[in-house]
Amino acid sequence: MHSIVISGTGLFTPPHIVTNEELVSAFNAFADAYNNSHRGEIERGDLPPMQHSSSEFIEKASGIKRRYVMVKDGVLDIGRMMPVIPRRSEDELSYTAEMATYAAKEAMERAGKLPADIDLVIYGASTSERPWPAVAVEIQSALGCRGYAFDMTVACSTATFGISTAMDALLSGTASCALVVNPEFASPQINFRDRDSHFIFGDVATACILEREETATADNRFRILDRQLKTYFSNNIRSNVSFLTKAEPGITFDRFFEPDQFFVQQGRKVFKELLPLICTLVDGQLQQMKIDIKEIKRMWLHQANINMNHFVARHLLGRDAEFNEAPIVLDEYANTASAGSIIAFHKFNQDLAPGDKGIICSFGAGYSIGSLIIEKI
Ligand code: CO8
Repeated sequence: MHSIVISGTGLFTPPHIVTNEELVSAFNAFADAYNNSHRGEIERGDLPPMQHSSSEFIEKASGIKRRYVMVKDGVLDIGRMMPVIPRRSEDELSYTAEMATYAAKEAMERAGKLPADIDLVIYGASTSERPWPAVAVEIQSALGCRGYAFDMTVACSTATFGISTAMDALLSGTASCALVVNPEFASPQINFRDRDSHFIFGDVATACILEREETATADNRFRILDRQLKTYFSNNIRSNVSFLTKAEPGITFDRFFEPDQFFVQQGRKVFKELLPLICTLVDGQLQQMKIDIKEIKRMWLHQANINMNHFVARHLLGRDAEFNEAPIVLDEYANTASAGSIIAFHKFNQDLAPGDKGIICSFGAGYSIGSLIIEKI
């Protein structure tokens, strides 16, 4: 059986920062304007007033301090509460293809690979910019890669599921070198008018190169020892964005801005239901692999919520984790869906020594969990 390695990673960080303070100030101004314009209904008790958001709550409840966005214009405008993103012509590279190619170039450079070495491109993100042609094929063409390319999504677990799918192709011989890109263009999918979720996401793109161990030449490379994937159906994290919306009876323009057309979650329920599933899966994986947790030098966990990560790390280690044992990038990047664990891996793996083991673990909508045990070569 061949061993598959991650031989390079890349990260594209968008140009604009939005702090919690900026976001909260815009949200609160929007809430005040809404309450003023609905004063009569609110006073009669026909409508609940919108409550203020707070930076303190956001940081304490989630660990998020700021986020990067591709486009800041419009996000803080209380008349819009949505980034202003011009439609690109079909001759231009699409947004997510552009984000992905930046990350891919860094990953290829680190892996010592040229585009022509790559014969599989997987675009994995929580949502695709369009249904077809697959954005992966556009990226394959823009970079000059060979072989074949396709899009896939498993929400926050798309990177680990994508890596596992690439492994299957490398093991079966349908590909010899794979590029898995995770461009998460989350900001246009955020309901900036919703107090519960306006702060959660940021934009980013990550990339990983995977290949068989015998072809890998990069100094910094990681053998994948095991991968485990699991899904359980839940509506607690959901978006109803669909081609069917246009066909709904009595459809109006406003329908496209109703809450279910954005990211919606029952955060508390997700917390309670997902954490035991993650802990059980990783416990079982370590047991099956006969790996003691003391051998795990680092956990690159999904970056949705700092308290969730502390919980998982504490469960596995039997004590609180040091920053270095389970690094957090949420404070800077916010929740970046499938890219979060790969950002953490990209930024915090260079100091590991040959033989050191770690876990890349993603979890989120679906529910879905993807866990990779890796070893520095
Ligand atoms: N400011 C001030 N107060 C607030 C705010 C706010 N912004 N929001 C809520 N509150 C209040 C609530 O009203 C509540 O008040 P009260 O106690 O009076 O009822 C109080 O604060 C506590 O509210 P919660 O119970 O909701 O607070 P939590 O401690 O649960 O924190 C979180 C909320 C941060 C959302 C938390 O529940 C969480 O992070 N849960 C984990 C969720 C998770 O992991 N989700 C994964 C999602 S990512 C994913 O799957 C990818 C999907 C694809 C994404 C595509 C891109 C968009």
